[in-house]
Amino acid sequence: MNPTDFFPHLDAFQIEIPSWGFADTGTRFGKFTQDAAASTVEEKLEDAGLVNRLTGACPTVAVHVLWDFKPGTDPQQTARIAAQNGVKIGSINPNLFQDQGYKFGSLASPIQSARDEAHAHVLQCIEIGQATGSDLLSFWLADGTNYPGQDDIIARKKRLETALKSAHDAMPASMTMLVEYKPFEPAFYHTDLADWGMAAFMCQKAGPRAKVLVDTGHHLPGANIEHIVAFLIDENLLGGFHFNDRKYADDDLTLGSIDPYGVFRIFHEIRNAARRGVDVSQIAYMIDQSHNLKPKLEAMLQTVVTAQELYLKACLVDRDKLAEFQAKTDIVGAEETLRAAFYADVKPILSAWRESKGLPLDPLKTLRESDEIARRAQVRPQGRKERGEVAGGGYA
Ligand SMILES: [Mn+2]
Repeated sequence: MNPTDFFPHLDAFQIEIPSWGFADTGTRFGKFTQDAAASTVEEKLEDAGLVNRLTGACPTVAVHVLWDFKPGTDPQQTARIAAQNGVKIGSINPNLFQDQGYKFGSLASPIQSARDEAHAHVLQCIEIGQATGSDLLSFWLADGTNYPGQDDIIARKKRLETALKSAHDAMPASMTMLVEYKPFEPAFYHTDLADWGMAAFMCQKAGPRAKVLVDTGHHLPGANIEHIVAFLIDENLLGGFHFNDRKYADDDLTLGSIDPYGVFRIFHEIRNAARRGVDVSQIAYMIDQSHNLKPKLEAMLQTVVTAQELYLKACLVDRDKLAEFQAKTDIVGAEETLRAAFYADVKPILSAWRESKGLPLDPLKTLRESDEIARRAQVRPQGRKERGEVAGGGYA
């Protein structure tokens, strides 16, 4: 085994980082602020640029339209700031949950004016995507109901079908729509897109450029996520991932902090599909985490490095051997083939790859030994003060 054999895998495995992962976030009970956290889109892109420089694996940044493109800002200017930091604008995430108009939902709302507002926002997001050179429009809907009988579930389904179809039709040919699902929260009785099957049906009705987005934290306990992933790949409906980890619900914990073997098993299914000749190059790997308590930049580096290590382990699976064991129904032999790859030390391969790219051999160590975080903590509070931003507050 030559480390360089794995370099093409690492070159192709690019991970999009979310602008919101550098900002102060919290729970609905409160927000604990950090001096070094990013507040403006300029600061978020500066942080994203640093993560990309340290890892060489994160050339794009997911943006949230309401948070990152304040009314009146020029999207092309934001794209230029990204370029100055060595990154590009990645997936465009419409905000269809924060406005008062969305109290009863957005695209599925029973209120016509809410649906109109949501549709206009989606069109604006498509324009921002075009202006910034992004080709991903990424939907997560908070739509649902809180009580039995609150609204007609079928009527909501039909409204959503119509809305996603018209969004799909409004996209340029180069753009792909990603549709995320989640079983509950903020709706606690029914969620309009509660699982991967509902998202897949919606994508099929919307059009060929609509694909399902699997957020690893958006499943009920015990769900077999790699099975979902394998199924979606085989139906050509897997658009990408939001990486994070969970212990109880949508916890937004660091990828692999709770169940690294689960992440490995997801990557194993992707590499298995690739071996079958499926083109997996268009799968979008994105991070969606909320680093409430950890320093943001350090948490982001932990995530990127963990994703690389686990992906590399999946690339190490001896697939000829696995197929032989499977053909012989040798269950233990097959499982041990996976375990051998999972427990292999991939750090030497990653170090060799980083060295070949002129990257720091240990990105997290390099960051922690630098003054990057201390410098941000020095400068940024003053900026927040000058802009009159008030720290603290509740959810979001
Ligand atoms: Mn997500």
